Amino acid sequence: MKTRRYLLFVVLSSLLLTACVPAIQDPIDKDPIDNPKYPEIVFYAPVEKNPPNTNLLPAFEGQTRIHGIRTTTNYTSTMITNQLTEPWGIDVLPNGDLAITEKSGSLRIVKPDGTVGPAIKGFPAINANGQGGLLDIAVSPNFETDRMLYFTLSLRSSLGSVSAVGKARLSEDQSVLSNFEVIYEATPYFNSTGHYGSRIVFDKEGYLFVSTGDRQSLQTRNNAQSLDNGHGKILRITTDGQPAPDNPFLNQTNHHSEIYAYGLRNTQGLAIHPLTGDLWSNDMGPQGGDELNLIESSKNYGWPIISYGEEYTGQPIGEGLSQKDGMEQPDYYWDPSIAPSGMTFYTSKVIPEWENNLFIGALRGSHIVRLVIKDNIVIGEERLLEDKRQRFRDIAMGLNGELYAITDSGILYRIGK
Ligand SMILES: [Ca+2]
Repeated sequence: MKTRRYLLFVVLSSLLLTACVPAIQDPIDKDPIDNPKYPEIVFYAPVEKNPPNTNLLPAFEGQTRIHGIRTTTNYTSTMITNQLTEPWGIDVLPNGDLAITEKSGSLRIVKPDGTVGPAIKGFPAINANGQGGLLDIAVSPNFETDRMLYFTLSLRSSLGSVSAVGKARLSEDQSVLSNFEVIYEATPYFNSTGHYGSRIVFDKEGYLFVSTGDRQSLQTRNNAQSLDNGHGKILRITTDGQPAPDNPFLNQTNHHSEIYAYGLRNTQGLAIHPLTGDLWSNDMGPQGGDELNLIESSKNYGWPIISYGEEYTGQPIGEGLSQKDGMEQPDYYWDPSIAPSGMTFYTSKVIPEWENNLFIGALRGSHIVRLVIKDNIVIGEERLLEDKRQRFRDIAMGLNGELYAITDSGILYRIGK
């Protein structure tokens, strides 16, 4: 009797399993979703299949788990080298060569075929503990005449560490970096090895946008909400490290005039929209609270007063609020977290359906996010290169309609036709 019951159990379980497995993947994913608003795009179920970490509800429809989309153009993704060591930032020189930082304090020039140049030194003593090190890089818009490169890095003193911006000149033969000069420090120094933020991009007027983090401590977290310090901010500075002339908090007592926007946790992705010139950013949130934000002058992005995430212990952040007057809502958020990092807009017509789409490296998510944004609204999300199982740290647009992406394990991918 017992045996019979057991057999029945086995048979029923197998039937149930067979019935369940396809039910998870099909037919939801296979079938396009009706969406008359954008008839030119085929939408599918959202790419995120896992339950959210929090019970917080989005402020508007489509703020998270937007429809899935799929690239229909045939493209390739090729590992062109795996010889980098903890690369962090990538930008493209006017000759098409790739300038890549390594966290321990080296710059490498890599040919588009993957040939890696020698480690170029010339940086001050860098604090490469934890999340610190030589971090992002931005090529001067006038590089062909001034040969200047701009970097973010973490510096150390007896008071702790700080996110900083520096610049140096790359020799004509691309082998020597000279006259490194620190032009900005996001003070105060604090004894932590985390949340340096640290992306840097030029805007269309030739000023630098720089992101910083809250320094990963309850002691400094609230610094993101006050304007008397450089933590948890988007800064806008000249190439000499001075506040940009139309910054919102110029000449106010106890305000850091370099601040452009505030209330951010650890912004590791910045990109200028190719059509509007707007600054888009992603903020690495707490558990379940990663954000995409269109950054506007003087605005407060809410951290740590509002957030869609929770502490890693599962406790709410502060009062557990996700909305508050006077604080900006993210344009999009990810729960569970994907840990978004470097990002770029695709600016070519080589893959027409990608034009003006946003591509974001995901660390924890181990994929590249493709977002379609129309009129500043995210309308579709795709995951690329999921099969590589890499932590994608940064991504840049090549000169011939291809993307280059670096991973924490030292790989450089070329993605394109
Ligand atoms: Ca926010």
